[in-house]
Amino acid sequence: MSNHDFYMNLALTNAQTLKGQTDPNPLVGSVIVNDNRIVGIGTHLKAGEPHAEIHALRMAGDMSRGATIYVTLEPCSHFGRTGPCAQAIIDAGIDKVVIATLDPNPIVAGNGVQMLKKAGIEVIVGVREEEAIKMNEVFNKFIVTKTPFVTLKAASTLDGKIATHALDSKWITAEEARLDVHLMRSQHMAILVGVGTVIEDDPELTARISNGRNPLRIVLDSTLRIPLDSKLVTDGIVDTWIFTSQNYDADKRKALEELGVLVFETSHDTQVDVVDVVRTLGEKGISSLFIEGGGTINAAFLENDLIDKVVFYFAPKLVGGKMAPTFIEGTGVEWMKDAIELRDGEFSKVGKDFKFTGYPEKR
Ligand code: AOF
Ligand code: ZN
Repeated sequence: MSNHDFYMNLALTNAQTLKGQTDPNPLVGSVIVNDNRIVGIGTHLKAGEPHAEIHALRMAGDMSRGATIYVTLEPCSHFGRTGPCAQAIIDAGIDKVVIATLDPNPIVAGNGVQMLKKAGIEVIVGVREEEAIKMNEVFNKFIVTKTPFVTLKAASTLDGKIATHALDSKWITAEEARLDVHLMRSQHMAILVGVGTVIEDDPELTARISNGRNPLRIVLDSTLRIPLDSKLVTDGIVDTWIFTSQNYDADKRKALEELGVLVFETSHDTQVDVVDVVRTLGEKGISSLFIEGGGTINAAFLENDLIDKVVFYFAPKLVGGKMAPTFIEGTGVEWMKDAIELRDGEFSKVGKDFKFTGYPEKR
C-alpha cells in the first residue's frame, strides 16, 4: 500500500465509523502528515459543526506548515454554517492536499480545488475514490436531488417467504441479522412501515443496539386505521409521522394530532401516494429512508422507481406454500425482460443468514 493509500485509508475508516451521525451532511475524514509523522486527525462529527479538516488543522497547530493534508472529500469553498476549509488550509501553510473525491455539492463542485491551486498548493484528486464515493452514497444523492436515498430492507426464507401460509413470521432470521437491522436503522434518518405492520406487531421501530440513534418513524396509512394506543403513537421515544390518502377519517386525524403525531395528506384518492411521500420527506430535510414494509409497500416503491438500494436477508430455510406471502407483491412484471436488474450485488454471511445488497437499475 502506498503512503497516500495508507493515510487516506485511515481518514476513510474514521469517517465511516460515524455513519448516520452526520446526516444530512457528509461523512468526512482528514489526516495531516508532516515529515512522515501524523500530526493531526479530524473527523466531521455532526451537521453544522466544524468540518473534518478544521479539527485536523487545530490538532496539528504549527505542524501544519509544510505538511500534507489527506481529506476524503474536496475541501469546501463556501461560507456556510462554517467557513471555507480551502481557505483555512491555505492560511495554515499546507504544502500538498490529497483528496479522495470531488464534492458533488453544486456550491463546491471543483471550486475548492480551484482555490487551493490558485494559492499554489499541489492538489491530488482520486486516491481511494471508489470507497469515498460509496461511503457518501446518501449525501451524494441528497445534495443534488433534495430527495432521500431510499433503502429497501426485507428478511425472508430462501424461497422468498416473509411468513408461513398461517402468517407466522417469528422469527425468519437469527439474532445476528436482526442486530444488523438495528444497526442499519440507527444509520438512517427515517424508517417506514405500513399500517398493517403496526396493527399486527405494535412495533417500536427503534434501534436497540448500544449507542443506537432512533430514526424518525413513518407509517403509510390510507384511512388512518392506526390504533391510538399503539407504541408509535404513545411512547414518545421519537416522532411519528403518518402519510395518508384523500380518504382519511377526519376525526381520527384530529385525535392523532392531539397526541403529537404529524399527519400528511398525499394526492391519491384511496391509496398513499409513495411519490408524494418521498418528495415530502426530501422537503423536510430527510436524507435517508429505510423501508421495512411488507410486500405491498415494497412493490409500490419498486414500481415507482423509488428504491436506490436493497438489503435482503435470506435465512437458509424453506417454508413453501402458494399462499405464504413474499416480500414483493403487487402485480409484478409480465415479461422476464422487464425484471428489475440489481447491479453491484454482494453477498455476505451474517450469523447463519445471508445478506444481499444491490442497487436497482433505474428504468
Ligand atoms: C461537512 N463536513 O467535513 C465537510 C463538508 O453546512 P455547512 O456549512 O457545514 O456546509 C456543508 C457542506 O460542506 C457539505 O454539503 C459539503 O458540501 C461541504 N463539506 N461538510 O458537513 C465536512 N468537508
Ligand atoms: Zn469545509
